[in-house]
Amino acid sequence: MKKFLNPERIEWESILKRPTQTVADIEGIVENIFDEVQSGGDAVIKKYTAQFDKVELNSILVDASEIEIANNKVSDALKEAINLAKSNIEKFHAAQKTSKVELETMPGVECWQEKRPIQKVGLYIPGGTAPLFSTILMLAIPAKLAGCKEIVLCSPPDKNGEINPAILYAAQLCGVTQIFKVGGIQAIAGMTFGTESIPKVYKIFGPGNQYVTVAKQLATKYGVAIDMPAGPSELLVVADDSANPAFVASDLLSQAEHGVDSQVILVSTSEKMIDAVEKEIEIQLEQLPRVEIARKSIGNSRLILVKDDKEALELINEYGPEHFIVCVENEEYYLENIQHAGSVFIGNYTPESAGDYASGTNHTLPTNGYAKQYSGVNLDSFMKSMTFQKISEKGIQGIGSAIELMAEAEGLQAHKNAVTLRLNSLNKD
Ligand code: HSO
Ligand code: ZN
Repeated sequence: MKKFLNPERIEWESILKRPTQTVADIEGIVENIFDEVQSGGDAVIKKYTAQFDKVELNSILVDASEIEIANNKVSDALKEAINLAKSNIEKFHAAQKTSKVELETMPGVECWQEKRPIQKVGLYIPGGTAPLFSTILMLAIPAKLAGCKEIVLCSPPDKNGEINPAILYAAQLCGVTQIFKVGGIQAIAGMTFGTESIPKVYKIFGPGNQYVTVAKQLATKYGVAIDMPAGPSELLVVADDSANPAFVASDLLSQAEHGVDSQVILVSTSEKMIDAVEKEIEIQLEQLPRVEIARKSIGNSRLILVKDDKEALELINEYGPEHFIVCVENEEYYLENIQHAGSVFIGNYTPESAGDYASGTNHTLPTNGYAKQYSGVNLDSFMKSMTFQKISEKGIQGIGSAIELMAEAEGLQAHKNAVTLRLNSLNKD
């Protein structure tokens, strides 16, 4: 891990740089597959599934018997754990429901705002080395609570043409309406255009590799919304001598094991703590089954000594971490002044894993500094707001001349007329 002791402010930008992603060179590949899927539908999806996932499929739709088989493969203990997580995630997201905003802006002018579910949403769940079935809970539970009618899930099949049983179990438990064995670019293209089997959706959610990330960006050009620009996982911990170095190291490694491009950062006002965490990382790292991945991402990671809490906070706000763990005595200062973080974890007994799986908060969060302008996924991500208004005769008499004057000043006579005709009709009586 790279260590920086009291770096100068002008060095912060380079110290806090995320591992670079090469996006430009894959755009062409993504565009080609999109074009092919748009014209060729399922046949093209199957062709790419054979090419990338090494399996020839007759049908890409997961059927009821496959779900039943998966159901039997998941242990009762895991089912119980998933149920506990589901219950907490449901409670926290249900509490995010807001009531209708309703008011009379002036006498006789009633305005209100209501939310409606996005009717069709698509969830993408990567396959690969870690089948992230927990992400299904984070996406399908709020989608269901919001009232989305179609909740489509795509995930790549393995070489035997199967999807991990825990993914299938979680999907049916959380109300996913259709599951497709499709991964990568072709999955995003399928949900963007619709195929014979896959419905076209209005918004696509979920993580993925660089190809999936670029594909989701391309989907937006075809009018499909996406949750947020995705990027590798990140964690920043601020810790002082009140923290437990073994706990801190375990948190840093928990994000480091996600992928070789994950980035973890420790910020501290105590050099003693930095050294202790560094030692602990060495010890714990070697015991991990994913040691190779974690070691590479630890290579991208930083230990930063700063002079005081104020400087620490400025650096953290400049970085805008996806996950922010606060293990300091003076925690109030950080909680009041943090401006940019996807999700904040407080105290020695709040590991980031809690939010990844089961405490109730969502784990689909802005990375890459996007915490400065994006929220993590929440109930509203699956809804949109609509406004309504109703103006009475008295109302149009009160508001009418202002509209007429403004319309005239913009040179829009028909707009003015829409008011004038009404006002005249009322003046006649
Ligand atoms: N930490 C990941 C989510 C996750 N972790 C899923 C474990 N499973 C989001 O940044
Ligand atoms: Zn995680």
